[in-house]
Amino acid sequence: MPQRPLTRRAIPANPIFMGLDFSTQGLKATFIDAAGQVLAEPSVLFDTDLPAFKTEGGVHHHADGLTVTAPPLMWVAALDLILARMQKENLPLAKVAAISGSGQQHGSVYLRCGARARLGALDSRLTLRDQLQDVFAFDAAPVWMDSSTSRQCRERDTALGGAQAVAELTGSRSYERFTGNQIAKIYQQHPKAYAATDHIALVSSFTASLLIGTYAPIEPGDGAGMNLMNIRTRRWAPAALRCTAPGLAKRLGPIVPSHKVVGHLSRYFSDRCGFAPHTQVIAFSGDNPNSLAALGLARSGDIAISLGTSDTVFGALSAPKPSATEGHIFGNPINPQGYMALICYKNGSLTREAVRNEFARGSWKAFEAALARTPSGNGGRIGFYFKEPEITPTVLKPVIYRFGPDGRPTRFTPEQNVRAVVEGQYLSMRLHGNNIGLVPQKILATGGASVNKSLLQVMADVFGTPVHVSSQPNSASLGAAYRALHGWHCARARGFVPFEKVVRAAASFTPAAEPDRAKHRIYTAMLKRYADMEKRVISISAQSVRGQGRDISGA
Ligand code: XUL
Repeated sequence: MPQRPLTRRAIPANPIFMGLDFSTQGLKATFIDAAGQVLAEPSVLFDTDLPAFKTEGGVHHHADGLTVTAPPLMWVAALDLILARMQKENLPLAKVAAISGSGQQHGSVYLRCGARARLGALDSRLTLRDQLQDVFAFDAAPVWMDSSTSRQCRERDTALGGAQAVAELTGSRSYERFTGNQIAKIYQQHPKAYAATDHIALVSSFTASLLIGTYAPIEPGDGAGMNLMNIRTRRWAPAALRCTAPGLAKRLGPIVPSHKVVGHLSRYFSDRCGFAPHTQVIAFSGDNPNSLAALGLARSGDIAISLGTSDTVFGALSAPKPSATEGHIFGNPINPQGYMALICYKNGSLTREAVRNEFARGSWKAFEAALARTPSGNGGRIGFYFKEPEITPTVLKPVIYRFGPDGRPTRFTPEQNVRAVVEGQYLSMRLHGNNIGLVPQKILATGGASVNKSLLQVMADVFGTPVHVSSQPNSASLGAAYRALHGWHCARARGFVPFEKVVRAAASFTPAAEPDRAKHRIYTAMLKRYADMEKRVISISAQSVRGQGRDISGA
């Protein structure tokens, strides 16, 4: 998307909208005009721009190897810094009509009694950081990379009737990084600090609170990442709160629809930075729900496959199928009755690149030629390439498995390896996506590897659906900016307005591959064998977890 610098000399006649994305590594703002055109994108990187917080990749890894946290004051300081940069760049902040935002999912911030009053009485002569140093009951916010709460997950399973029951109620089975399990750990290990906590926010609702000068509510896109919200009613599930910690409902506050105005920008920002005093703040959501908004996925049947460092498959759903084994169901931030499903793979581009380097001389051209020389279905050969421990399905050690048409471990030629890694990844996405209700009618391919046409052709053939690509990046801050525009329209209409009616820019996709029906039939026949082999792989890998990662069948 072309970008033009936004200066006072180029102030658009119409209002502009801002999305703020507090990701794991940094803070980015995206400014758009009312047509959804991107105008400016200032950013801050935590490690390098705020070195005093001594983070690595925006987080602190603790000595137990499981606990991962981030200092919430760093997010406050990042907001100070990005606002200063916006002023320095002369961005016309007075033109901003509405702001929404995005936060890394699952992270939680614990605010002590008195924090609300402090947020509401900020002095515009001072930085936010100077005034908010001591509002935290904990200086460390657990984040999504934390996996220290297995005990609390098992306690939740027991209290709520097992993993499938937790998934049915909250949209996901108990996951270590999910906020409810983090809150339970804090309550158990630091009861005094928990007692002193007045309010618990997600990264998204905390950063919205900074803007509106009081506690901002949580919305269903991010609220679903806590194991605490009833995924169907979009309210807190009393049984899930009870087994977490006492007095939790009042500490969490309400859940509101994602398009709702949660407040107006507090006076601090108009006095200090020149925003208009009536600037609306629309509920902030998680980064994945905001990425869904960036692609405009409001209805069932459109799914996005993001081919990046890790691959993700996500899409809108009307009838959720929560699973005890995989994936997540979240609220859909652009459709208040709808849902979104997400599955995440650790073995994405780096694994494809490793196979390219080993079997295609490190060249994408040679990789594509190998794909062209081998038949769809690879003559019945199926491969599993886990260069990294995998989460979909759970495979804890790096390992490679190659099976011949007779189901026995075997060797592959270099080109068979190339085809096997690509087909295996897409068969897995079709299988696991289907398990949580993601059955595409159209696929939007995003992420770095989506420029590779031959990868997209195999994708279209495996799924049997057309594949489109977008000029839009798969970007949470852009999605947040679109949601600001959407929420502003809803507020003006005093009711919900369909997202696609007011954010037309979100759906600009171009066709990239059409499925070949005969090849699709080959993949459909292969899917059952793939699923059976995957079960074998999971069981072999679980048994060998104490051994070293290995390649069991050679090249
Ligand atoms: C999703 C998840 C991550 C974080 C990253 O469940 O844990 O995608 O949201 O920011």
